[in-house]
Amino acid sequence: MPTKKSPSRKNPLPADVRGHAGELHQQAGGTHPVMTTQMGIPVPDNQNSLRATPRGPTLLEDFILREKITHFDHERIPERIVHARGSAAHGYFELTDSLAEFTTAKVLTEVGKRTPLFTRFSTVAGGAGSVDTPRDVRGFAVKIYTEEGNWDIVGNNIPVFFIQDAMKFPDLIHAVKMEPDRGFPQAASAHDTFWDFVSLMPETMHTLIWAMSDRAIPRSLRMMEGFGIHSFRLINAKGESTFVKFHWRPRLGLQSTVWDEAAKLQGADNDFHRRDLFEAIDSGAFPQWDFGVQLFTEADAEAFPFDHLDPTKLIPEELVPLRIIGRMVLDRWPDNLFAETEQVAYCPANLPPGIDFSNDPLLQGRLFSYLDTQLSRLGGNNFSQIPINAPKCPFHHNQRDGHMQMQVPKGRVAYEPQSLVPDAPRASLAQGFRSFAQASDGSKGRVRAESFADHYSQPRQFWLSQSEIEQAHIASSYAFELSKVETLHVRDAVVGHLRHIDEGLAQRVADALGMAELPPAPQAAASVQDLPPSPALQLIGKMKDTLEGRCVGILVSEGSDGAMVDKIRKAAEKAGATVKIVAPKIAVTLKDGSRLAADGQLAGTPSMVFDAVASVLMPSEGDKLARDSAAVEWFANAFAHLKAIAACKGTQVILQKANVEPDAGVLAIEDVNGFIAAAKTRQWAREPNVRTLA
Ligand code: HDE
Repeated sequence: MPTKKSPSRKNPLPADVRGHAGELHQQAGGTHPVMTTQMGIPVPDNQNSLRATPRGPTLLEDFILREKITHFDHERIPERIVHARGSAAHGYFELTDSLAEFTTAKVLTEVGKRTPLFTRFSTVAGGAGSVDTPRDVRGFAVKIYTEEGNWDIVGNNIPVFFIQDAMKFPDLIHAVKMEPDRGFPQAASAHDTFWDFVSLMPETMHTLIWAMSDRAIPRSLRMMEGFGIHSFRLINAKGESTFVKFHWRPRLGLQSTVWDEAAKLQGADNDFHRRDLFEAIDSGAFPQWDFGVQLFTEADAEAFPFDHLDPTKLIPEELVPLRIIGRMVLDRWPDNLFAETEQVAYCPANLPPGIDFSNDPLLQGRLFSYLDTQLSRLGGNNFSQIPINAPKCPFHHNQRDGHMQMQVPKGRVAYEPQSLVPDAPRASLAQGFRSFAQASDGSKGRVRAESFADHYSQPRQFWLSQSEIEQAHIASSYAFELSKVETLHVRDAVVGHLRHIDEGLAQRVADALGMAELPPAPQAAASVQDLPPSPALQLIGKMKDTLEGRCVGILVSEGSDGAMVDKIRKAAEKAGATVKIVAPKIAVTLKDGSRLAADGQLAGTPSMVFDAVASVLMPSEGDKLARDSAAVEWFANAFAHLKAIAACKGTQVILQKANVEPDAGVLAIEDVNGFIAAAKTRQWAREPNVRTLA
């Protein structure tokens, strides 16, 4: 056996990094503060643990090592049981139209005032490390730090919810999360337990049809609507109450992916939505939403053909128009994802005076759940002291002690009433939170109101309000999801429910699943009404023909014409898009001999991450790339995902291999204006040529 020499001789690190005391601070140039332990003790060496001899055992005495490892071991906190995967940003709320007639809440009455906020978007079903683009409802939670306390609007991007009563929430979530015996699928509703549950719960049918629509596969977090879902109350100075629903409307318009694109994005970029939000804010293109309210009285509500306290129902805008009263701007990415995005604790119970709850039984359950979750997730009763959760207005109370108390309260008095100190906090009837004095009658019991019994009229209204394209996508999503369900009676049960929504929808799904005949429809608890179609429920109707906030990819290679690339880049940027260069190598030499650095290498930057694509290639490079599957798929996918394509002559050979057929969205590279116009929208007319829809 050769005798081993001291291992430090073999260490490739320079001497100062190897940790000989005193030399560490020079390693990256400049001056650095001395690294210390949590207790402030200077660290002599951050590379080597304390050993009994150079090749001997590590000593328990090494408090520096133990502290470092112990802290690391506890770096994770329990992830949220739902909405674990989230991305957030700071910004502000600005009121443009006062609601003083309806509420005393200053945030809704002081026009022009900017109130800081923190907004977190999330998927529901997947874990914290899951991908950004599954088919799922998105969380849309806004914490507004008002001068009268924090106001949390903890909503979703879909205006209704699956269930009517808080009692069913754990069942819903257990059904949609990965199945407990096998541990899959992650972040997906396409499996037996979810569809088994919903097939036995007709109240889920409304949210389900929204979840099967393209609303559940958004293109960007910046292109989603947000909804408070439940009815809340506004209370004015006279103590009068008006019901209100809260809405967020993206200024960039709504946009979604197509399902094949969403599925492929999961491979292309796990962080597609997070990166998109980060890059937009980083570049100064701050996302904005209009804030709207639907206001209605108790008497209005009596006349609705549904119960507004039922969270599976929405109020069509045609019935109660939306009044835009403010805007939200997101203009700052968090400094630290854990400290802010992970530790933020939203709670629907956080309301300033002048806003109040309704009796929606789902909301009532939520008022309990969030605080309870946060006590265990954040480790104790002082989580409101974490900077992202702390109010930005003064606060005074007699709550004391507990895990991780960060404050040092002074004085003898931590109770009330008291007579020892003059300036201790006291409740104020005049300024305090007010609960609407609603009279109630009836008897106590575990009951579901009769007025909650109609489960099919609104999903039917939703279906009939959709464009043909949207209907085809919805029918196809049902077929896709149910095709993953192995238990045949579950498929039958779902299609049976669809018959109450629309026989045509049920038939399309049944055909796509290869069913020989339509299964029977279950008994409906209330007769299905024909409500008037509501065009405001469309997604396509709310898309904007714009390139603003979108991204155009340009494929180049050795010898490409730089002038042409510049022409497209300028036109796209003028239309509000960002432009990214993609090339087989990360830098190429252009026709004029100049070097162009690519933003992405072709193999790692598929066309799914762009809204439209262009290609400027020398014929010889086109011939070469026609043998590269990444290049062929770049165009095949752009075509299949209904994107505009501008291509030069050198690219034609790749287009042929990719089966890209000429249509209104496939343009010659010289037609820059035509390309920009086509890039502003999806090529819906192409869809029947590229996929079979139900
Ligand atoms: Fe939540 N929900 N939820 N939820 N929810 C949570 O709270 C819960 C519901 C929503 O970005 C949890 O702090 C119950 C409806 C969002 O941090 C938990 C019920 C809506 C977020 C919880 C509901 C939502 C949550 C998990 C039925 C749309 C993420 C971690 C009574 C209006 C907020 C946490 C963020 C998070 C419970 C129903 C939206 C477990 C019991 C309806 C956007 O407390």
